[in-house]
Amino acid sequence: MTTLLETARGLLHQRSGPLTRDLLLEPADFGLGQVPAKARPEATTDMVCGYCSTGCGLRIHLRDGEAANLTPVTDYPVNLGMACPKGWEALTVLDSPERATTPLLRNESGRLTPVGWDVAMRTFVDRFKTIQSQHGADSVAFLSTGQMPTEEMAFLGALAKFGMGVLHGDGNTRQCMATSVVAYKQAFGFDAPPYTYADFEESDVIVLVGSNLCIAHPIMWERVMRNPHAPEIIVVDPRMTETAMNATQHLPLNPKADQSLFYGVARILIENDWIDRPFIDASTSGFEEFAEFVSGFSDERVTADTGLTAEQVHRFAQSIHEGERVSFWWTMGVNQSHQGVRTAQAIINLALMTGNIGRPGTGANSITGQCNAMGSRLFSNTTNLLGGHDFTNEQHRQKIAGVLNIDPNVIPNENSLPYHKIIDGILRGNIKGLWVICTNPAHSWINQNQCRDILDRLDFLVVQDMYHTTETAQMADLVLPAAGWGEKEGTFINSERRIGVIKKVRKAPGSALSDFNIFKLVAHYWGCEEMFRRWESPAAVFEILKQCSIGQPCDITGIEDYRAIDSSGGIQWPCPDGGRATESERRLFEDGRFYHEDGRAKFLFETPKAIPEAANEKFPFTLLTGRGTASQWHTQTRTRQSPVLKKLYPEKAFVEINPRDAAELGVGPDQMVIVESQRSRIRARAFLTYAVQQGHVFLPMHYESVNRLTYSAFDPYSHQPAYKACAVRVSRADQ
Ligand SMILES: Nc1nc2c(c(=O)[nH]1)N[C@H]1C(S)=C(S)[C@@H](COP(=O)(O)OP(=O)(O)OC[C@H]3O[C@@H](n4cnc5c(=O)[nH]c(N)nc54)[C@H](O)[C@@H]3O)O[C@H]1N2
Ligand SMILES: Nc1nc2c(c(=O)[nH]1)N[C@H]1C(S)=C(S)[C@@H](COP(=O)(O)OP(=O)(O)OC[C@H]3O[C@@H](n4cnc5c(=O)[nH]c(N)nc54)[C@H](O)[C@@H]3O)O[C@H]1N2
Ligand code: SF4
Ligand SMILES: [Mo]
Repeated sequence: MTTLLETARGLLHQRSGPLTRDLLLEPADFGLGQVPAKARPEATTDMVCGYCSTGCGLRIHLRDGEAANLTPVTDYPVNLGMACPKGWEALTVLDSPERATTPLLRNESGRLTPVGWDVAMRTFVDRFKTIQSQHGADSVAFLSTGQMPTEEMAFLGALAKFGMGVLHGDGNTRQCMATSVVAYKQAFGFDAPPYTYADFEESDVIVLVGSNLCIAHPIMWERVMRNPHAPEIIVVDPRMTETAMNATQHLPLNPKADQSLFYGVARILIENDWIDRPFIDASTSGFEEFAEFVSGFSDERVTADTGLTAEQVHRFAQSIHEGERVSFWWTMGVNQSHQGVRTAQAIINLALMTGNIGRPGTGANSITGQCNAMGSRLFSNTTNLLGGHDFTNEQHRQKIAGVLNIDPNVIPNENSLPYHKIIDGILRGNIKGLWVICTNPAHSWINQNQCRDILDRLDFLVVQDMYHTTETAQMADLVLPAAGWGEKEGTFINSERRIGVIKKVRKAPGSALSDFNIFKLVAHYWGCEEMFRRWESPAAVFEILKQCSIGQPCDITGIEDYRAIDSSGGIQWPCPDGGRATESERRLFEDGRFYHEDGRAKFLFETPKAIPEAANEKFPFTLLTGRGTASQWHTQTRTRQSPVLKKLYPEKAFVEINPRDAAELGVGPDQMVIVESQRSRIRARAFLTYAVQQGHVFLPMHYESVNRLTYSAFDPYSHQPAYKACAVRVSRADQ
């Protein structure tokens, strides 16, 4: 009997000869072939984890050249021998009946049915080209990810924008990091998180804002635990999270009151002259205006806005003053806000005014989410042109055209629409074809009622994923089966700007291909493969990206190749040619110079705005959402494939409710409740806990129903969704 894979190979072979035969065979030319595993004799090879942005090093144990097991790498500078449950289980989730093993095309009776790659590619290209010819080049768009290797992201961005004439493409990093990107660009002149993880161990005051390290970045939390200076740990979070429980100060403020809090703290620092004048004078601009602005944030105002006491606020300010090395860290409690950019900058301002940047143990530090969100931020060719360049800058376009050896006119001279405008474009009928790669918007995007309905309006939806069962794949007209982490090679950039390698240690199931090879196929069938002649392997693309980075703050021309990264425990950018490639830890701004033309960082601020959908009489609770357990990853397509991980978290949605509120609602532990917003109502099991304040409830984002409740509000500068606050009511469900 001919297998599907053989059929696919056969079809491709007939159609296009050697090119695609090479693609489908894809054996030792990737992965192990590229980086001759340094420990070959012992049959192990090292690579970085494919879940979160911590970027732990994992040692893969091989049997007959294939991954059989893994252990954390003890001398990798990130994790020092530790891993969280997701990392330990990273191989298990690759084996699953839910894997997409062949392209699937929706047939006339509406069912997704297996087809070969040739049919899949012809259909894809035919449908997208037809849509473009009928409705204009911009009537097709793509949504990508922070979870593929940099080389794949760059290929996708270049292929779509330069080869296929697609203007609009954005990533799930919009849901996640857009706020930090804009905050840094405006304040520092480039998207540049300044820290290295050693700073967790070198601080004497650690301020964590809207960041639940214990659950979301457990190995970073382990680094905090290794800090020998008995640090003051200050957690700013409306919830008493696992991290807050371990803090020395917890500031359980009202949701979205952070800006007011930090402006109030800035005022106290200024009033007491607890500021670093020499640093402010030498390295910043806009301080006098900022000082004038924050003088309006009196104790009365701040306590009213935040719900904290004046003592709590003053103690916080005093701790910052007393610290010699104060580091400020933030994650989604800040980024996913209607005023996230200004909130992030309110944190940056505290670091700048106290001179807590550019020294060990300091910094205004955004913690990233996905394994390669940092790669996406610089090299995905979505929000900026390859290498942190600007699509609207002619010199930048010329430079990149030169590096890629392409006509500068194929590079768009305008920016793509952001994610929510792409969704809007579908609603308005301007966008009719969508290609979704390595993300699951039909679960993760805000306000699902609208989102599902909108995706339904597309003429043609292509989903490229490891699993055919994702909520978005189920809606697709065409599913392209992708290889995942461990089944392909490339590089990731972690939160501290460290580039690490991943390798091919397993064969992808069936006829699934690496995203890289799928992009190669698309280029071939689209007829633009000539443009990508040099993009023959991830390693070749890495060379191209090095050239794109020349002269940029993220210059990586000093990194020789994958092998150099592999042998040095990862390399942090910047690493220009002749630079400090061998240093294992480096932080930015040590010389007090920032990336703006005048070399100064900017104080940026704005009057806080009210929550877009505050709790009210009809919907009296504020719904917070976020990560639930260390064993669940996002929309759970991957983590639910591991029997071990599944044992570590509740299968069905649960909602955290304060026991006093529960008593008033007549809800007991584990009872089913209805959580209802203006948009939808869902069922969840009540988890009674004082971790949430009265008047708040918390739902983990891992359950599909959660985003049916959330409210579409966005930061005006970053366009990041404000997932973290909307109004709901809660009632007992009939059991
Ligand atoms: N186990 C696990 N780890 C993950 C992920 C995962 O899915 N599972 N995802 C990864 C990704 S992509 C990301 S982006 C990170 C996210 O990492 P985190 O941002 O740490 O996780 P969240 O739980 O989304 O949000 C953090 C906290 O923000 C708080 N919060 C809500 N509103 C406010 C507010 O107004 N102010 C303040 N100060 N805090 C607020 C919430 O109570 C929550 O505790 O995690 C990464 N790591
Ligand atoms: N309510 C609420 N919603 C949220 C958040 C929140 O805090 N609250 N957080 C937001 C944040 S920060 C994020 S980052 C998003 C995440 O949202 P998504 O990106 O939608 O979540 P994932 O489940 O990580 O989806 C990744 C998909 O890629 C597939 N995949 C994995 N590896 C590969 C690969 O190598 N190739 C291909 N082609 N596919 C692959 C997986 O199977 C999965 O379907 O969710 C956002 N949504
Ligand atoms: S902390 Fe993050 S990078 Fe480390 S093992 Fe866990 S998921 Fe992987
Ligand atoms: Mo994220």
